[in-house]
Amino acid sequence: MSDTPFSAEIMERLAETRRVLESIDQAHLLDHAEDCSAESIEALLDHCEEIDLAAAHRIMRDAAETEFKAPPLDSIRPAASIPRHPEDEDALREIGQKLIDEGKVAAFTVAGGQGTRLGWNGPKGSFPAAPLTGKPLFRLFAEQILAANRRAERRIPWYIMTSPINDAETRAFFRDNNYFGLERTDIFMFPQGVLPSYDDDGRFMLASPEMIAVNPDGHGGSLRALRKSGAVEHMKSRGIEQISYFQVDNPSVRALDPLFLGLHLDPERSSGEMSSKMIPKTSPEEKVGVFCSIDDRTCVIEYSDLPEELAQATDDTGKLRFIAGSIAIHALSVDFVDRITDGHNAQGLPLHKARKKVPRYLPDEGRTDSPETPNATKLEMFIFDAIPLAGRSLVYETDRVEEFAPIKNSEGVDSPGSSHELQFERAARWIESSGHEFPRDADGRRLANVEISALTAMDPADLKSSPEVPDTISPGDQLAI
Ligand code: UD2
Repeated sequence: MSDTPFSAEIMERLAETRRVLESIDQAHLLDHAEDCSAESIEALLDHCEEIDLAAAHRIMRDAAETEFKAPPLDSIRPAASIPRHPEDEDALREIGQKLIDEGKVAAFTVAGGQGTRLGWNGPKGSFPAAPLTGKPLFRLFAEQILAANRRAERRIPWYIMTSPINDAETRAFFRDNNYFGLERTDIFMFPQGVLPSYDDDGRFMLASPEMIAVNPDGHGGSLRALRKSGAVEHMKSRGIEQISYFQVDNPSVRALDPLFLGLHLDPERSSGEMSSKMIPKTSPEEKVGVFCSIDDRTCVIEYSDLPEELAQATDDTGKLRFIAGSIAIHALSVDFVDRITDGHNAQGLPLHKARKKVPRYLPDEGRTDSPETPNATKLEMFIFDAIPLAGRSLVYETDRVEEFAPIKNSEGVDSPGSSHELQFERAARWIESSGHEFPRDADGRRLANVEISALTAMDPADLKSSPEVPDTISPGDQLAI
């Protein structure tokens, strides 16, 4: 029993929360309440209300129905895609550029993930990603937005989704870095939602005496979070029509891509609601979702859900049949996000279950255990499950070196090392295609390393007359321009 008797107000809140929890068979979460201090119990009650456990329980109960289910094998076809450099490339680029220049496009970064695989102790966007200067991911995106602002002569807003776990740290990082030269009022951060994890008996768990064990609700939660945070309304009030969506882990992403936006806006090709970029997969095992078509609707099947038989299937020429790998870059119209998240008509995305190790607070023993094997299930939503909700959705093929250098693991595939290599190679190609010499050996291997800031060049054409490019780049040079 606590030394200080709880105030009447706390007792009342406790009774109300207990009533709700009893109605959903989760009253065990308050079994330790009597042993808590007034501060602890208030914190726990706040957390229970914030999460809306009754709603979370409904989601968990219905998960069997709303869970993603792989469709029958014979209904899955490869999705069609638009090859690189379409014939009307220049005209499309102009249309997309005009939309950016008119201030109708916002950048949107999902940065709510925990970066566990990378082992980085901080928001992933604070990870030093640039190969020579070590600029963090957030700075690299900010520089692209600054460069686009300069070109458009206006201020393009940047929306960033954090999670309750990294929100405060992310805000502090931006503050400490003076918002990377952007106007503070042009950056809108909001945390995504969370869902409680649950054990094998469907019981929610305590993470500490004051907290329920929760996990971020996946990047698919960004749609709901855009609405709940007021971002959708805010975008409308600023005249934003399109959202350029990308993940925090890809330093080579084009934060605002005129050609992709031009394609997305072409009524012959797309309903202008949700479009995506793909790169050809290098192997059946590559860990990217695959664009498919089911009943003539484009969708993505995550690599872990794609039946092995399809992942391995090849055509007559030996090429993978399901080759279009998702690099998680999308264009979404504000109207589309508005429509699918609107009140009673809101279309929930399917839930994906994953097993995970969740440390659980054990009130009887007054300690938190650390399970060695997965002991709980987490539910998440994926952004690409919104694609089939769009009228007609296009998939545009792009090039790995140009746009995909993700940093996910500390070593090996998709690590800082592999990302640096891709970033250097892109810079070398840009320099070459702008008419300059770049030192390579007889096998085409680079003999120098250059890092190009978006403030120097947004594309190779900007390098043609740039004073930043030296007359000669010599073997062994390490150069940041
Ligand atoms: C994602 C895609 C994969 C492929 C790959 C390309 C999924 C399920 N898989 O794999 O198909 O496109 O990216 O790089 O999408 N995030 C949040 N909140 C969350 C969870 C994630 O904001 O609750 C963000 C996270 O910060 C990161 C991005 O989403 O920017 C990707 O998350 P991930 O690391 O879970 O996805 P990954 O790499 O397994």
